[in-house]
Amino acid sequence: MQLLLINPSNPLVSIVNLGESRWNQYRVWQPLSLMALAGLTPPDWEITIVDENLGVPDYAAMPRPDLVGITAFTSQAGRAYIVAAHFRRLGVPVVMGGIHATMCLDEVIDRVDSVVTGEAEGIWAQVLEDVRQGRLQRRYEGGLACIEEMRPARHNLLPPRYAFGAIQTTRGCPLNCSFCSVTLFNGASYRQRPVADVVREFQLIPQKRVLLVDDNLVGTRSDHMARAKDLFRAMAAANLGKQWIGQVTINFADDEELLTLAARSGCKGVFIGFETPSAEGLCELGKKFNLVRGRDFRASVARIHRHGMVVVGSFIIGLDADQPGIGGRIAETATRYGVDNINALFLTPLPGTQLWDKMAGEKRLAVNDFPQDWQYYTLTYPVAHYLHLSLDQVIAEMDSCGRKFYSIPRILRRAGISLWQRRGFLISLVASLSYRSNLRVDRHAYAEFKRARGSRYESSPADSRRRLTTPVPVDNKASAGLLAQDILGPVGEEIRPQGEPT
Ligand code: B12
Ligand code: SF4
Repeated sequence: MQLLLINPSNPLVSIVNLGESRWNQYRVWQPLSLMALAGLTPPDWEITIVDENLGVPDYAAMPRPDLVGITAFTSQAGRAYIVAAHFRRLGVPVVMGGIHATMCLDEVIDRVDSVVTGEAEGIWAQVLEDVRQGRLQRRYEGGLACIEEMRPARHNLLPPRYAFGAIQTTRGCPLNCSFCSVTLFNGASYRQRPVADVVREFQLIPQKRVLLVDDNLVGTRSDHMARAKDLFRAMAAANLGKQWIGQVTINFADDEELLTLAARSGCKGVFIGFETPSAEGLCELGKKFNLVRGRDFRASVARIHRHGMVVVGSFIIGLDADQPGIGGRIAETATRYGVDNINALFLTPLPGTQLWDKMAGEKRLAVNDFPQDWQYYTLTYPVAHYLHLSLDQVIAEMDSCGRKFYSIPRILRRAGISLWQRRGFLISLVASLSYRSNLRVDRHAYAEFKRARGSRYESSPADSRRRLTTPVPVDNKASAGLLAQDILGPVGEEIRPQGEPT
């Protein structure tokens, strides 16, 4: 039996030509979902994985499969449906799964033969057996997998052109930030794979560099941290010879032993969601972890740096708390924290999230002709009506943030510091220059976006405020689980490192 697994491209973001620039290999990431699915597939199925981000193959010239499995983030959904339609016309059954299929079941189910919602580990064997018996169901519910018994992903099915391999060691996040799908999709409980399984799977990864896709590698509690230490110890002891990057919350910096072990196990850098410079903004996003009184972000970043790891900070523009000037303020804040690079994104309501419920309820989805408009839900387009920022203003804020943070003097200063501290000097410099050159690409993309979808916006923030006809009451402070005033003092106060003048 032939199984074809497909990761559809989003025409707006895919890197379809790897030969164009060798740096593109650092911009495409392996579709671990499909590698995991392949790992769950019995050996009598012959598996091909197509990642359209490496180039779209001529499907008509490929052998006809017995089953097609498609994964998709929301931003890939439009392309997923085109690919599905092609195979359905040939009479090949198409199954779709992943985050978009789970969050938008009603939309997806009409466009494929079968939908798998949730995690696939507990249900995939049943789906394949049903295909074999010719009794494929319209819908399967995977729920949450038992992560203790997870089979390793297949790391040998994709071409060796990716700079980074990928692995997952935990699932779930208790923090439930309003803009994020993870708690809804993977659950609030922090599930951890056995350390020995992770180390064994690491040994199957051909690439020297690896992305740990965990949403929060070190978790939120002391027992989570203890497990992370065990993992790093075991990775170091196994002498894997890998360099890795991962996503953590800021508490990563609170434990010297954790930092030492992470560095020893090959950690070269971490992504941290700082999200926004103000306490009011953090309350709005429900990012309670960053709202701890006395948290000194600059000192935290410096501690991570001392262990030779790079810090990439993630920020969001377009919050209800954001006023004109927010772009520059984020650039200043990130500079003050000392992060090496920033990833600034537009506030984007993703289906299923609390933010979606709020913005859809307030009729603030400006780009809403679905499914084709899903292609803009990449967090790099301003798809919503922002409370205090018009379309032009929010784009200008994004541009100003990038121009300030990636000004040549600031890039050189950061490069000098990383050289002095012997910490990823070249990576930091190249990444900064690449982000800087992307600013031009972004400007072009915004111009195209405005041409294609600009008419959906009204010209001034006042107009967009008037649009908020039937606001849905969302208690952001309650969703943050705590009152910012209790922790930080007056809401709206900037979060500054301790000891800094406010
Ligand atoms: C790694 C990652 C990336 C990598 C992508 C690598 C890749 N090609 O897959 C990179 C960095 C490129 C990336 C980019 C983006 N990402 Co991202 N990413 C993740 C992350 C952290 C892990 C995904 C992963 O590998 N999980 C491990 C695998 C094993 O789990 P899984 O994908 O869920 O697959 C399981 C099930 O879903 C199911 N399944 C999945 N597919 C299929 C298919 C079939 C047929 C079946 C039966 C089952 C099935 O089975 C699998 C095993 O259980 C997730 C968060 C998360 N926890 O999922 C966010 C996440 C998927 N990303 C998200 C977003 C928003 C993005 C971006 C749009 C924006 C951004 N800048 O981050 C871009 C998308 C760009 C684009 N192409 O359009 C959102 C998606 C929400 C949504 N509704 O789409 C998530 C959920 C994070 C969040 N905060 O909400 N991302
Ligand atoms: S901490 Fe990260 S993974 Fe967890 S809910 Fe918030 S944004 Fe999502």
